[in-house]
Amino acid sequence: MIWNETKECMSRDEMRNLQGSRLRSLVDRVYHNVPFYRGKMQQLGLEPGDIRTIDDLSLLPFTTKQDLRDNYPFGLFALPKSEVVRVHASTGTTGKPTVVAYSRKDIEIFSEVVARSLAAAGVGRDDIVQVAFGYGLFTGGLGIHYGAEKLGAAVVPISGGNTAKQIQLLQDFGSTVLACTPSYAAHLAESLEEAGVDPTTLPLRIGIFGAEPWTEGMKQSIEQSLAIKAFDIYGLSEIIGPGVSIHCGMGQGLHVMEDHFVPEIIDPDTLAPLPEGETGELVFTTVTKEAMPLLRYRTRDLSSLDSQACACGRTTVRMAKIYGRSDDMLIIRGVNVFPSQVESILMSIPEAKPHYQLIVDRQGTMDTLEVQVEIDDRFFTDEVAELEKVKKRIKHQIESVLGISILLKPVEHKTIQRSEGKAKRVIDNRRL
Ligand code: DLL
Repeated sequence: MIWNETKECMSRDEMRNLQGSRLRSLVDRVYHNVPFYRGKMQQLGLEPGDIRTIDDLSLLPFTTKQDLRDNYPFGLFALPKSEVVRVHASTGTTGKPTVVAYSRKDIEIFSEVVARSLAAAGVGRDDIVQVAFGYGLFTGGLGIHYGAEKLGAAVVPISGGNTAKQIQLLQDFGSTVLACTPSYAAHLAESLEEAGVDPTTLPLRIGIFGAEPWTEGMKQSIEQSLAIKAFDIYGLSEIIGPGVSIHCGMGQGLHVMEDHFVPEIIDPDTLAPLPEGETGELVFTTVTKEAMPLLRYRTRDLSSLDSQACACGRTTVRMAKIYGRSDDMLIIRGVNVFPSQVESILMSIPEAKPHYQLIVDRQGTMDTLEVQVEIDDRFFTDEVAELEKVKKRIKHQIESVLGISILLKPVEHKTIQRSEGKAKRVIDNRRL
């Protein structure tokens, strides 16, 4: 179902006009209300009147995560604090968290884009949505919660973790939709199996998964093990949270809610905008947000854009499934390696489970990459020769794709730590 046909199905020209007028109003607001942006625009010799159409977007300055940190906690607010009704923050691995703020209208927009996303995945009023994203400073739980309520579905706000309870509610409440990270979905699937619950006997039918990179292979593995159809939902707290884009189940790519978040793809080195279809860094401008709008926010996520009409009827631009983050890219002995490349290969190997980790180290001047992957336990008992064969096959496949030699370590069931939120796929001991 298309939740908001007026906005999701308008012609490309109408969309560009709408984005243009919203951009003009945004630039005016941030120029006058956010000293940081006024300073940046003045440095570039720009005044609000210089921005006339959406084509002028590329004249504007970029915003980075560091800018958010430098203005911690409330320095980028474009409204007085009395107009702010909620803050979220991303915990981050280093330094201070990045803080984001919402006005009442921003929360309305947040609910709207999540409602659109859920509708695109086929969720409706009769559904029971078990929200197993974390509630709290993270935007996942509350974001999906408000959107599902707006849609009119029944929300089960269980939050992340507590796997036994998740299973109990899936059974007792008959939840039809599960929202969580793909890695937690994989963990839940295995826990169901351990508990002797056959997923085909559950009413569960749709998975809304995101907040971390996952490959098409991982999607198929989860769909099979939970007997559901899985949808990729993308977003980031700086832009709003989940609901920036959603896969519609057709063709390729995720529809961007571009009447609110205008996407661009840039070359991360030269910062030049790239033509449609080319892969680069995703950048978003939040043209309607009030409390903490951002100009040209550099996400570090790698993707490409496609504005061709989609079979689902939506005309909004689609972004390719996130390939990885530019800061996730490992450089091992000079070779660029994305964790998603390894995941794609592992997921094509029937003996490999969807639980793996990459461990990067340095011995002397030599970088090493160890891939740990869980393999069915039977290989560790009576089929030792078989295990060697499987190990060789996986190692060979990964090496031929990456072009570097690796250490492959098959490990037993439950060796890799399970995640309740975003999985930690890489341990890079070189940086410690
Ligand atoms: O992860 C918001 C979210 C919650 C999205 C629930 C989807 C579902 P942050 O914690 O700020 O916000 O992390 C944002 O997570 O820049 C991407 O690198 C990654 N990410 C989010 N969704 C996807 C996805 C939330 N579907 C960062 N595929 C982003 C790949 C994703 N990566």
